[in-house]
Amino acid sequence: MKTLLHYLFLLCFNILLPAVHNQCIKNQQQSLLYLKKSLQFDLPSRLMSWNSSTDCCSWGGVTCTSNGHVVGLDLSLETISGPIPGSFTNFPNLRELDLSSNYISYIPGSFANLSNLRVLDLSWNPISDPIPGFFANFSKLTSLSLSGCQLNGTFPKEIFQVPTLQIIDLSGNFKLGGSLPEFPKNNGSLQRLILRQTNFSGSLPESIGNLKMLFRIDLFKCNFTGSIPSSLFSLPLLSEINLSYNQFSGELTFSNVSSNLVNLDLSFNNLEGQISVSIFNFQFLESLQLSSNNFNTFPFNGPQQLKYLTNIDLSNNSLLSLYNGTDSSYSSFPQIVSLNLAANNLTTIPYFLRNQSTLSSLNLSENHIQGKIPHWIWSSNQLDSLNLSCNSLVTLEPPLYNSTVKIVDLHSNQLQGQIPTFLPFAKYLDYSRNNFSSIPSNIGDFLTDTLFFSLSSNNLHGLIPASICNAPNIQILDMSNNSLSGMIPQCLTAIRDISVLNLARNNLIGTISNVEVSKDSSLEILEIGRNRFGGQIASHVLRSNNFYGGIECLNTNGTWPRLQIIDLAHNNFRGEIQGILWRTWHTMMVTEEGSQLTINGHELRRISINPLDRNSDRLVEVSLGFEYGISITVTNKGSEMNMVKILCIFTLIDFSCNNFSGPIPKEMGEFKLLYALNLSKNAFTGEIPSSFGNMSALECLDLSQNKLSGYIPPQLGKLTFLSFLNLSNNQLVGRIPTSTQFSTFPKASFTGNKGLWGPPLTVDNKAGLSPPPTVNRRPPNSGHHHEVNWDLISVELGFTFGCGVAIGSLVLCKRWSKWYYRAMCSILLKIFPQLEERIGIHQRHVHINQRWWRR
Ligand SMILES: *[C@@H]1O[C@H](CO)[C@@H](O)[C@H](O)[C@H]1NC(C)=O
Ligand SMILES: *[C@@H]1O[C@H](CO)[C@@H](O)[C@H](O)[C@H]1NC(C)=O
Ligand SMILES: *[C@@H]1O[C@H](CO)[C@@H](O)[C@H](O)[C@H]1NC(C)=O
Ligand SMILES: *[C@@H]1O[C@H](CO)[C@@H](O)[C@H](O)[C@H]1NC(C)=O
Ligand SMILES: *[C@@H]1O[C@H](CO)[C@@H](O)[C@H](O)[C@H]1NC(C)=O
Ligand SMILES: *[C@@H]1O[C@H](CO)[C@@H](O)[C@H](O)[C@H]1NC(C)=O
Ligand SMILES: *[C@@H]1O[C@H](CO)[C@@H](O)[C@H](O)[C@H]1NC(C)=O
Ligand SMILES: *[C@@H]1O[C@H](CO)[C@@H](O)[C@H](O)[C@H]1NC(C)=O
Ligand SMILES: *[C@@H]1O[C@H](CO)[C@@H](O)[C@H](O)[C@H]1NC(C)=O
Ligand SMILES: *[C@@H]1O[C@H](CO)[C@@H](O)[C@H](O)[C@H]1NC(C)=O
Ligand SMILES: *[C@@H]1O[C@H](CO)[C@@H](O)[C@H](O)[C@H]1NC(C)=O
Ligand SMILES: CC(=O)N[C@H]1CO[C@H](CO)[C@@H](O)[C@@H]1O
Repeated sequence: MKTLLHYLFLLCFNILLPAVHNQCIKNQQQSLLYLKKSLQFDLPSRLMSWNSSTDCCSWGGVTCTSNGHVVGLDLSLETISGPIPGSFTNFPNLRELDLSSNYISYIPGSFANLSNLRVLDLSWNPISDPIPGFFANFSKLTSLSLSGCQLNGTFPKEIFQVPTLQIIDLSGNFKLGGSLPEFPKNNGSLQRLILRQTNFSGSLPESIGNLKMLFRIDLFKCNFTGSIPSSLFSLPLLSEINLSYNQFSGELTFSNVSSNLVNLDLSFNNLEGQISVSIFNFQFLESLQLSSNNFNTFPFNGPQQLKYLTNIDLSNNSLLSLYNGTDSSYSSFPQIVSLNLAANNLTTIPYFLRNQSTLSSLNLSENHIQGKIPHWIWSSNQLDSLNLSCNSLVTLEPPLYNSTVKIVDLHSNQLQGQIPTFLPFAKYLDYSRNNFSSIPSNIGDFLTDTLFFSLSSNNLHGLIPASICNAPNIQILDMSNNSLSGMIPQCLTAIRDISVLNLARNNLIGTISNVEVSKDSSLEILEIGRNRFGGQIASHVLRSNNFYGGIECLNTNGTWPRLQIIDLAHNNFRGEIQGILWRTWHTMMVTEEGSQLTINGHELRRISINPLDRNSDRLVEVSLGFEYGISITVTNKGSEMNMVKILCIFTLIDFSCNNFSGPIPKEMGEFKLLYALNLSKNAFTGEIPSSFGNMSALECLDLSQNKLSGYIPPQLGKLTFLSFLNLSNNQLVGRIPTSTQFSTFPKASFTGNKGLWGPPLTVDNKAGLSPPPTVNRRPPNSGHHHEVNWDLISVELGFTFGCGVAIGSLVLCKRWSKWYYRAMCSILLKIFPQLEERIGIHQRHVHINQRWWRR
């Protein structure tokens, strides 16, 4: 991770002094021992070695001069807390003090006496005070690190005046703000100005141009406004500019540009207008990140001399059309590796791309490109990833020779005809949301490498070609939302690595016994809802196809132990679900044991769809992965602690809208990790099993529109996570349980039950003896706001355990939370495009909360 590297770098940088171990001066030893005595710590490491039997210059964290004076103290990660003693001032020669990653909660006033310090590192301490002004008196200070504290107030501007200062790192102090001061003239010592993720605001002063030694400026995610001073770009040594995620506005102006700039990141601002051709004067530029602004032109006819430029991101701007003069003028554009032009207003595929022979990743999605996909676009051997999704493309221009592209995303266009077969090396193939009408019967022969294959939401008719089963590596196969007919080829669920099979919303027929699943199937998600499956789910069927495991299987291993989600909704299944059989359905009964999460004895397993080398710079476009669960260790405040145990196992049962009858098996209560249970719109009879109170993870329970009778078991009151409950339209009687949980549900959760009474249905009277209501209330209209969309949940649950590996950073699985949902959305859309109507396609500004960015 960049930041980590940065810290490592700083760390190395800070150790300026050679570790000389020399004879310790007596009084220094005493001072050190006294210091140790006066410090409070829990689990010291270096401080342990501080004892009088050895030379104090050899003690851990102590650096001496050749004549035995202590000049450096590294007490980072020593679990120091409590009041900081004044005894640090007993080292008049102290030049470097590192107290980072402790539990120090304030900067003591006595530190004002440490004015000889060159390097001071107090980062990663919970210091929730303003920065003391006395640092300005540290006239030899070169490096001041206060990152990751909780500093507030403003930054004492005088500190910028310290003429020796080379590094200021205040990153991650969210409450530290105010505007930056004018930078003093001729005091060009500052090399690194790191203010990322602070609340600094206002404009960046033109006098930043005085910092002639500036090498890196990082203002990522601050609150700066106004235009970016052109003086910044002319600083001669500046190598990295990261001004992303601010509110800088106006046009970019360069003059006399810096010749050393390597990385320029201005993404996520409000910059606008043209990007002038003088951007090509940054002759060592490697990466240009300008996404999410309002730029309207970019000089793609630019001159050749940028031989290091590999990566241009102009996504989410307003580029209308790119320069498209004659062939010769294009050949002058630098050869780049990754180009992102997604979410602009392009209407054609830019012609200059024809001359880009090193391009590895090209993203033109979300433009207004019409017509043909030119055949030359496939022809480069270098191209790994091509994203043309969300345009208005209609045809693939022939001739289509086999292409070596590995990641192809063509979803949401208007492509027609047969599913193409010229991409035999593709690992990721998304043809969803087009107008394709048929699947070649030998399609499987062209899917040898394919891991992800989506044909969903097209106009596909006919049978599912059995040749798909020949695709040896498929992990996700989505053919949902078409008009496919016939039966599910039996071999489909036997594909070796398949984990997601979505065939929902077709016209598939047959009985569930068509779906043969071998014992070691890796299938986790099977969606076959909204088809025309029928027949009894009777025990002999279950036995014969091992779907739920037969009675004989009770003492053997389960048949589908990994199945996470079963969605049989909207078919025409009849018959009883035999409770005892459910016992073999292990996954849903998994419990958390100790700190190690195991599923049925299986180690946590990771299915990754990231086909290419993650460490390769060349491919950044697709990295889709999901995991059962991740246990994440966050290094913070010095100790490795198991911060978050992410229990990403979410399971769902949706049997709604069938004709299941008989009682609900009480064994379902053993599904301790079940998140959502939908048995609505069936013909279940009998009582709600009191064992449901054991489904402690349950968030959504819909038993509406059945023939359930009896009382609501008070045990349901134990379901503390339950946020959606629908028991309406049954034949339940008695008082609605009075738990706090139940009091939050609306009336609609209970209406349509003749014998049900008590709040929220009827006003409670003190005696609690109000008679049962005699009037049967009508159920509310659909569209009531307290309603769960089960399609949505099935998708979300299915992929909540998919903790987007894509971002490479830490994503906390926060149930139902908005940002998480948005982040997963782009992945979800690929697999379950019917979501799109609901959540919209424009999530351009989605980014991952990087709260834990320092690992
Ligand atoms: C002092 O430290 C040394 C090595 O760090 C250790 O072997 C020794 O036992 C310590 N002595 C005392 C008195 O703690
Ligand atoms: C800091 O220095 C001042 C004046 O030099 C002195 O009065 C004060 O006692 C010192 N504080 C500590 C904690 O040494
Ligand atoms: C800096 O030092 C000067 C003189 O030693 C003193 O007057 C001033 O108060 C100090 N400033 C701060 C902020 O401590
Ligand atoms: C800084 O935070 C501390 C503790 O939260 C508070 O007491 C203090 O008033 C704050 N100071 C400023 C300048 O906001
Ligand atoms: C950031 O600064 C603005 C003023 O510029 C202030 O309104 C806001 O409360 C600050 N945010 C935090 C987290 O301190
Ligand atoms: C930017 O300022 C706004 C209010 O002025 C505040 O809500 C927001 O938290 C600030 N952003 C950062 C990153 O501190
Ligand atoms: C700027 O910072 C963001 C957040 O850490 C990072 O993603 C981006 O790569 C950085 N830009 C450059 C050019 O390093
Ligand atoms: C680029 O081509 C489009 C259509 O082919 C045309 O409308 C546009 O004027 C051309 N632009 C330039 C700068 O030549
Ligand atoms: C670019 O497209 C967006 C919507 O796709 C539209 O709102 C905007 O007006 C367009 N801009 C220009 C300059 O055409
Ligand atoms: C294209 O790939 C397929 C599958 O690997 C192969 O059978 C066919 O011969 C190839 N065609 C050409 C023209 O190379
Ligand atoms: C069933 O699981 C046990 C361990 O729990 C294992 O030893 C045995 O081989 C498994 N049987 C089958 C048929 O997979
Ligand atoms: C305000 C300040 O500290 N100015 C200093 C800038 O650097 C020159 C020498 O380079 C000093 O003379 C100034 O005092």
